[in-house]
Amino acid sequence: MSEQLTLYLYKLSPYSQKIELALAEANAPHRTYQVDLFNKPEWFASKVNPVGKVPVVTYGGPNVEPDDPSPLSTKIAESNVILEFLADLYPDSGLLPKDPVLRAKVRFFIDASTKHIEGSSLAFILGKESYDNILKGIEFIQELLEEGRDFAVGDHYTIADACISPSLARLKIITETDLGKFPVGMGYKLGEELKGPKFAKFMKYVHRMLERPSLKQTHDEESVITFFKTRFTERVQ
Ligand SMILES: N[C@@H](CCC(=O)N[C@@H](CS)C(=O)NCC(=O)O)C(=O)O
Repeated sequence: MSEQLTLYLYKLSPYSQKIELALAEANAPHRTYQVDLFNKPEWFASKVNPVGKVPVVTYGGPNVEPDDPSPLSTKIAESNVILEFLADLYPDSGLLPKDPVLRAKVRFFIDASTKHIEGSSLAFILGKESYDNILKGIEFIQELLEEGRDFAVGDHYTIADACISPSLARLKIITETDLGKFPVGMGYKLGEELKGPKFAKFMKYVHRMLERPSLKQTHDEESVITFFKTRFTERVQ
């Protein structure tokens, strides 16, 4: 590899996992640094991301230790921007197709996943809204999935799949464990709704994505469950 690439991440963050997935699928050499979001190193905001959030990638510059980042590397934040950057860095990985129409479809899928699945799932988990918007989002995404195809777009794993998969892995957890700030039982109820024939195409896609080796490699389900248990102790009965 010509330039160094370091991923600053928080292991349980779905946004960080998008980048881990893309790196794994592209087989991209990189280093990682786990940022403790509850006790951030003082240099993180000043030297890596003034907003203080992960994921961030540093690219290029001298080969320094991740806890002593160089001002000479480029810092790239925002998970969907990093996904595109990695697809550009690895044009032969298939993370973005070469065909302009398929590229547009990947970008549209990412936009839809971010607007309609990511946001509504977080709002439901935090008890801020019902799961109705998740179901609407899933209906929208399901329309984009083509029957007989394994991936979000085309015949290859792309950054569209990497973008949505962390949300799918967390949907599985909340529907199987009922963990979240929503009223007790609502996670299970959402799970029952998703088992119906209406969402069969979407659920087959979910199953395929959760079976990917890259997903298994980057997802520690037990740790996410433990994290949810500690965060969501106060519940509406
Ligand atoms: N829109 C951003 C969201 C990133 C984000 O919210 N990251 C969270 C972790 S899940 C974070 O770093 N939070 C720490 C903080 O806000 O202090 C992206 O897609 O990268």
